[in-house]
Amino acid sequence: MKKSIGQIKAEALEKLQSAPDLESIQALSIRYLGRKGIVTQFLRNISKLPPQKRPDIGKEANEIKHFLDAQFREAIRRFETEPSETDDRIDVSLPGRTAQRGYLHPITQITLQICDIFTRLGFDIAEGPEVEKDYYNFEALNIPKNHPARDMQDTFYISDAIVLRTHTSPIQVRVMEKHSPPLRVIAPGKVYRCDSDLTHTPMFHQVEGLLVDKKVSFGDLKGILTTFVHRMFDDQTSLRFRPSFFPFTEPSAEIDILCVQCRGKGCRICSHTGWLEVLGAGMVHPAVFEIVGYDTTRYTGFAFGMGVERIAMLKYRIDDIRKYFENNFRFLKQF
Ligand code: FA5
Repeated sequence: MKKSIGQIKAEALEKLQSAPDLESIQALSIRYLGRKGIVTQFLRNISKLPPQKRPDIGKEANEIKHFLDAQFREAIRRFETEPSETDDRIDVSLPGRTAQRGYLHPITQITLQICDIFTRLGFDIAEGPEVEKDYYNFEALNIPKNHPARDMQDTFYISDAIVLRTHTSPIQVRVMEKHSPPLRVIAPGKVYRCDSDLTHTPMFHQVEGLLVDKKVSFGDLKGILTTFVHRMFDDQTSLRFRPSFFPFTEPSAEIDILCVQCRGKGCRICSHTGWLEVLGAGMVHPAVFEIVGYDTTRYTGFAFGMGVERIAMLKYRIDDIRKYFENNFRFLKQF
């Protein structure tokens, strides 16, 4: 016998310890204890030993055979019942994965707040298509083809007659075509312009406002917008009206809000002017009333269009409008 039964035992145990999986343990068990296994052969060869040595070696070999048998069985049982590191069975004792809470996008939140303020002031909500006819986006708003005012908004054209709306003002015309005065509506929605920098994105949101009634004046427009700004921000937030031009309003104004970040001192958000332009507004041009068939001798009205992202930038003090659309979940989660 080349190896002693003690050596065979040590070798078998060492191999068992480094066996990586169930199949290797089963193979080892056969290799040592199977019909032609090393231990089995060893026991068979005992008869070839001198008679005086047989009892002791035979006893030791039998004990080792039972010992190894028990070791292999135990190792097999452990592999079958205990999950290994690579086991994909579910450990039910682990804490569960918490579901991520959903959030409304900050721009949606601000749009809802704006709508809430105006609906409390008696305005209804209207909607219109984002892919719009050139007629509603421009012509019915007193901006004929080849009018230089078309250059004010860099337009994405789908075809000669169809555009991605550049503002929410076409909804004014659609509403007036369907309803006769008096009316008060606001219309939130996405608009598109070929424009991109710190305060401009190619897609942004506007909320349009339109009020038509008898004896509506510019003073009413100022009153409504001042109330809106005070409710949206606080009573201390000043706004200023600058004379401006829109073909569909006369007179027209652009309205700036005192920069909430620097309170007028000048910072990155307000391009160091102390003010941020958030609104265009004015008294509805009689030409627009004529296009929709309103009696210009009886009715007057005002309209305004505000940039939702600009309001959100001021409200949340964000200095770069593009952050709202980068889909960075850590940024969006803050609101
Ligand atoms: C208009 O779009 C007019 N339709 C507003 C209006 C409505 C005037 C009714 C009179 C009566 P303007 O191009 O200035 O106007 O845009 C209105 C507001 O949208 C701006 O004050 C600004 O807050 C926002 N805005 C304009 N361009 C962008 C842009 N690229 N990205 C983000 N916000 C913008």
